[in-house]
Amino acid sequence: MKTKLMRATGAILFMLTTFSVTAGGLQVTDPWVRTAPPNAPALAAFMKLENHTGTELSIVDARTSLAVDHVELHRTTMVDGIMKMTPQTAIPVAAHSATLLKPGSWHIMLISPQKVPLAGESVELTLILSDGSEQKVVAIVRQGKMMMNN
Ligand SMILES: [Cu+2]
Repeated sequence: MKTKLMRATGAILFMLTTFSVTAGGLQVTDPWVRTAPPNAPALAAFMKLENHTGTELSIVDARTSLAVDHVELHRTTMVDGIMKMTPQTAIPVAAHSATLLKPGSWHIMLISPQKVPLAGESVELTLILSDGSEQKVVAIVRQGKMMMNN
């Protein structure tokens, strides 16, 4: 009887813990890295970020398990009819809102990879958030369009 009760309590505690972890940070869905030629000077990572908190959160930096020179936060925008990507100091996700990292928009750029990963391989990314917390995600390497301007 006592064991049963403890087990039930444990399950409830586990559920509460899991919930608060999600509520405290960003919910990351479908992280992926776009396939690139073996000599590619950079790789782009994409994902959906959801902020279920009442405060704006942003990604202020990122790290990767992949051997790269460094990581940059980028945004592609249309400047005078030309798609141009520029480094950003942060990728913001407004309170109770979502930001989509996708080709032709926000993305995380992995600069000068020593070895370009193949489709199906996974790349570990650590997102560093504006509240000081860090979130690890595993991105799958897959094919994708260069831009989404259709
Ligand atoms: Cu870029």
